[in-house]
Amino acid sequence: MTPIITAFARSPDRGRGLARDMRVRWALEEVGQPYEVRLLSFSEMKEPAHRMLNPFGQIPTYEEGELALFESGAIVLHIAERHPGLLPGDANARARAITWMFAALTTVEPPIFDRSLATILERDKTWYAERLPVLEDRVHVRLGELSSRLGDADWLDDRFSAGDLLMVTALRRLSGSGILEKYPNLIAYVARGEARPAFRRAFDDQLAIFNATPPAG
Ligand SMILES: N[C@@H](CCC(=O)N[C@@H](CS)C(=O)NCC(=O)O)C(=O)O
Repeated sequence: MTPIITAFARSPDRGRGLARDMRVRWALEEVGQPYEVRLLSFSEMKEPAHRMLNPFGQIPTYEEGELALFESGAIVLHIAERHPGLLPGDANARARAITWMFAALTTVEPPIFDRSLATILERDKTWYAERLPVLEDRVHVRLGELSSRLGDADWLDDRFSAGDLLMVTALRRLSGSGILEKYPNLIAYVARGEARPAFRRAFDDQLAIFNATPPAG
């Protein structure tokens, strides 16, 4: 059964591959599972039909026969559990890879996302100039810790896993900010992820949608 995922009809990131369908596409490409994409406008995402799939009216979602999932991390875990390639066979190594998935989503991504949201939505606020350094300090704390743990390894725990896939997608949100540049091993880590053929295919597919969709209005 070919899974169907949802994505922005016109991604606000202008094709930079930051929307969270990117991590689902990447996971599907890594395991060689073909998929279809249903594109949604912002208003369609808030309609009852889509809220049946995702109560929060967001992308991505994942449908496979009777199964409907939301939350990009849960979708990537589902894909990784059903196909070889994204989680190690050894039970302990698998548990560690899943730990890194949670670390990416709940420890590293939140401060990165908070900073990113502030730069988009809060630029015109009187307190923005004071708040931004606070948010950036929080990002630096996490990046410093992650950088120390990664050291000169290629991946977080021996071989590439779904944990790396989610971590790389979280870190990519900092591209263009200049923040990641202070951590050469994290820059190299993200570049290693982006160089994977599965990443390239996923990236090119989402970019093709952006390039093919005329601007709204
Ligand atoms: N925790 C959710 C977050 C989903 C999310 O924030 N999706 C964004 C795109 S990356 C979205 O749909 N934004 C539009 C909106 O919230 O209205 C996940 O990982 O899937």
